[in-house]
Amino acid sequence: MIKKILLLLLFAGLSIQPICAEEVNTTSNVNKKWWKEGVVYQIYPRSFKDSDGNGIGDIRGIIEKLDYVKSLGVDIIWLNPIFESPNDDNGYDISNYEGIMKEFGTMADFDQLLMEMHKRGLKLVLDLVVNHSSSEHEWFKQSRSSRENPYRNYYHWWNAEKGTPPARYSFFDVESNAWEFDKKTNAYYLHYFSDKQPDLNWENPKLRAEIYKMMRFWFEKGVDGFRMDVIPFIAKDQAFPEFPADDMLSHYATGPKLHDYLQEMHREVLQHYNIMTVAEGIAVKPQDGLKFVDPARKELDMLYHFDGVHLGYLPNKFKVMDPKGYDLREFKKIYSTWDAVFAQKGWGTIYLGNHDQPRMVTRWGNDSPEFRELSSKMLTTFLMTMRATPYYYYGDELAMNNIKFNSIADYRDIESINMYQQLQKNNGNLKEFIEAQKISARDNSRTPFQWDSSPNAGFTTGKPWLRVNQNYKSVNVEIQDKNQNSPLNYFRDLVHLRKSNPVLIYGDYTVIDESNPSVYAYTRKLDKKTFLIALNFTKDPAKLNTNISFVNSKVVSSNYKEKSSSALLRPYEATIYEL
Ligand code: ISL
Repeated sequence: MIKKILLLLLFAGLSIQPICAEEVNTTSNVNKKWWKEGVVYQIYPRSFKDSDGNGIGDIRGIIEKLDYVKSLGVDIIWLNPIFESPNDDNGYDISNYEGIMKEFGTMADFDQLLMEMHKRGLKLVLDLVVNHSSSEHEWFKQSRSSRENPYRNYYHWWNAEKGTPPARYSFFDVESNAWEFDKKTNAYYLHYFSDKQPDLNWENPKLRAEIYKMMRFWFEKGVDGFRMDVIPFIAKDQAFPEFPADDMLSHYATGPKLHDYLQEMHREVLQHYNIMTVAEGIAVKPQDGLKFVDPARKELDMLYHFDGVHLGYLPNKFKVMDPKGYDLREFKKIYSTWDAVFAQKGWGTIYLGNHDQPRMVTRWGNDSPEFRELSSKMLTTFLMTMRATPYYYYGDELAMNNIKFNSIADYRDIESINMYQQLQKNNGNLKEFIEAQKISARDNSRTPFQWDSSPNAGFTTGKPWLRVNQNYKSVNVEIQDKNQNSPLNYFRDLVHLRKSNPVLIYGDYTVIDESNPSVYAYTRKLDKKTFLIALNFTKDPAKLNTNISFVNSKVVSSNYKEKSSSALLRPYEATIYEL
């Protein structure tokens, strides 16, 4: 009988969460939610697992590997866009929001993926890309066909007889110009990203209704949430006032009616489902963070900021790192500031890598053979012990590092190719750019997942769409699975630790030894339980200075085989104490 009930539960797609809100033993009055307690695992579908040998990862490949994902202990998968797309920007240019990209499979494959995930107690979060569509979307084809077309106002147009439109910056345009002249109707259309990604006009209620309908379509299928691509950019002042050239993005992220739209979306769609939402909080400042996620405002659930990942670049638009590196004191300040934003209400996220960022171990740790695993484990410790939902990027559990291409010909990403062309046009320093891209380019984190030591790391039997990192023979799941001390098993342990200790989820965060340039240390405290986390972010030994006595405390976790309780931390040492 019990077996029968369990089976029924499984088929109904209900997950049995290790920590149920009611089970959390705490006097804290924090508002508990499944998406606060879960760990998100991000899959870049193009690079995860190819099931049909065309060199491109696909949905059936993900289904094949769900048991692996489950074995990590994570709860939620965020999938980058899987919708029909001509792939100018790898799926972030959608031509049909209710269809599946043909390289990735069919709707039947998708339905099966969702079913197989729910069967395993995994939740699925999709990418919602509604600041712009593809220029091949039917709406845009109609819109650009004539000024009188009923879809004209689905996009932003500036008629040429009014003169040149006020300057707007575009991320992926060789001229950095977000206005594209379209001869057919003698008008410019707006595109904050590439000219094949025209911005949708949210001021038009018909467009908004279409978006809400599409969101319901996915929720009715049982999808568990959306990660909302550049959502702060959706609202645009129709008068198109002049913006200061050096501060465009903060204007992009604070458009009029932005929060009216998010509240309307909540009313129309979100409140009717048990789902989670997370805003890609591009250009959102700490003082505006709560506007998106304060539950009383009824908008979204979580937001991820960019202040952390922007640290350490020189102030130019070509993503060149400061040769001096980054200052850990500033890093700590940023994460502490953002923790404080959500300390009383709302909820944050924590991430160090994603498909727009280089590999976390190269960027924030040290990918030399000596320190790659150690520093990666240290970063994993940081992600799993902060007060925020961790967003963990596929491959980081293996300590996969940047591929560091030597030639622009190896790159597939529109961003890198576009920046290269810009520099070429302006006689910029291409050699310096290629060197800089080895650290900062997005393709570094988009290389195929490394499953085993067989050709192409077991990712595909065909020719991979992007080159596989040469280190795959030693850095792969097959090898790390068997090794108790591997980054993979360390990640599993830390996920388990977080999920079995509510203090790591809901506990108060207090940074200690703030001015230490090498060590990031903090306590997490809930009721009578206090953990102290000490992380050495450098390749040299470094001392933690604090009055808190911890050296005789229990070491709950360490990234070194030989645990130590010394205040002098070894290179990239990460220790969790229970005080
Ligand atoms: O990737 C970036 C920095 O290198 C960002 O500027 C990025 O363009 C920005 O974070 C917006 O990202 C999102 O929207 C883009 C898409 O290319 C990204 O992959 C997506 O995450 C346009 O849809």
